[in-house]
Amino acid sequence: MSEPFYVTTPIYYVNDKPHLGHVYTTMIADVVARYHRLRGDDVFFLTGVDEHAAKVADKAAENNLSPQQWADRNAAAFREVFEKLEMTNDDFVRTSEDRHKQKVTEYVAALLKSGDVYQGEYEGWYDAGQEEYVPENKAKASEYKSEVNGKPLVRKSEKNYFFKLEKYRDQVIRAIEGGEMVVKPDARRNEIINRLAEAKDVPISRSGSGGWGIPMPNDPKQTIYVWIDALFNYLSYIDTPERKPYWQSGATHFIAKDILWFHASIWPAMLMALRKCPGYEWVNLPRMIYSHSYWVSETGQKMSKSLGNFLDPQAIDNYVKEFGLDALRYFLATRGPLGTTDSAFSPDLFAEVYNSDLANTFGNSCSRVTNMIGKYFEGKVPESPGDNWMPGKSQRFSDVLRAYGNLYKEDNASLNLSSSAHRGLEIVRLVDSTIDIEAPFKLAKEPANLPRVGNILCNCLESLRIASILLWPFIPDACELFWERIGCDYAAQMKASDGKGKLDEWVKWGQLKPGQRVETGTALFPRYQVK
Ligand code: ME8
Repeated sequence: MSEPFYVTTPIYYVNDKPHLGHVYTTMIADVVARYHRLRGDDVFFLTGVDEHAAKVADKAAENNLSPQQWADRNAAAFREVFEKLEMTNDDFVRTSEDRHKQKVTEYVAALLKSGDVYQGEYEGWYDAGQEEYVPENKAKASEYKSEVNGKPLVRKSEKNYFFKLEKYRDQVIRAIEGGEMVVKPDARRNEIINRLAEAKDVPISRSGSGGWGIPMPNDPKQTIYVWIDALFNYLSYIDTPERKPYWQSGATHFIAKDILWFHASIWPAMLMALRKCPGYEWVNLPRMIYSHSYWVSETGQKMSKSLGNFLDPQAIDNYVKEFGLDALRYFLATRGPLGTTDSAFSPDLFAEVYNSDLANTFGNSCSRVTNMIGKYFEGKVPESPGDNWMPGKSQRFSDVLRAYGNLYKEDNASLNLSSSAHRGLEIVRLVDSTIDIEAPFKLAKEPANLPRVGNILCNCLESLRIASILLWPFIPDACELFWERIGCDYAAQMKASDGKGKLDEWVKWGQLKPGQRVETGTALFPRYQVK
């Protein structure tokens, strides 16, 4: 039975073009989506754009366009970049679409009816760049400047509608502490719990947005606050009879640390409030909110649109042209800021990781083994008369690889992507050390040794086959090419079953058939010469 699995990214503001930060979050969600498909899960992966921000309308005005025209242009740029990077999202959110606007109107109407949304007056410090009110103590601590872009906060007051966050804050804390909704990494969870304990009701509407946004259902002069509109995307896009099971399976939301507050406080509280409304009893909480850190420039500054120091689509494209798409995926997923520390994006590190992990390890090992099979066994999987003891004869490949496969699954369950990729690489390293120790290329000089050589190469190829399955979510193009060369039809099997793979079955030891054709072909990852 395949399990539903739902993974999302933030929806990105369309005031400007996409950059590396956006590509990063969507890329790691894509790796996770691919891993779950490989396992045979029924995956729904959602990404997209957030259009109703005031800064989108401002940018449009600067460019003499309507907000919708400006949003159309940049939404297309996001879509294009994600398509080019072969992201496997199942839908693409645009909050200006009717299907979203209708649902959000219904959700807010239900909350008005239940009394969890009410009318009031709000005054506070506003960060225009982040479209967010900053609490008094935080505003003071940052000397009334934006923590993100350093611009002065503005004092704003307005009549609007409020959501009863205070009423739900203890329930949200309990959901986080009890593990119903996991907030990761742990260090960030404590910050949120402390802030939640003090949480007050929050405004969820704005006046004077010039009509750019979704009107309050009962008061069209007010617009639903862009953050409320945006958070609901996770639900609105799968609120259909066929897609509902994805929501109910418990969403995994990937975001960065700047927007954790909205996701770990207001979002679950609104879901709790909605669940009490007639017709919404099926609404549960997300299973996981994962907030990663930032990509920063080599000088340590956050990469952002407002700072103008990001890797833009052109720069990203240049990396893909030079190193290949797999290399970009691999680098972002294994060296990115998934934990609590920021990662500096350095071209030198990129090239170093490419050479060490992809060219010199996976790519090189595949070439070595398939080359020798070509040379000594006419390009066919040899008969393997022996066992699968590893050099030194204390352990079997089959046992060691099974253990790696289990660790790989644990790593993926805890979203430790870098460790998960390294399980695949560790297997490749076992292959390399086997070749170094056993030296089949020397043994092969003596025809009487050929059965032994066949046995060694069989064990090596079988190990690489299994490593390539574990590595597939990270470097799918190279793995699929390798599968083609060694006669494994996993890609075709996945295609035929709606993307679902059979990880557990495929990683079982001993599936290569003697006589099966093995081709070497060109290097999977040609070594990069530093210019
Ligand atoms: O916040 N490093 O949109 P946004 C890593 N529309 N990730 C980065 C990054 C960096 N330097 N810069 C951006 C919004 N990101 C709202 C979200 S969700 C209901 C609404 C990524 O365009 C990261 O995922 O400012 C971050 O959370 C997101 O882009 C913010 O994108």
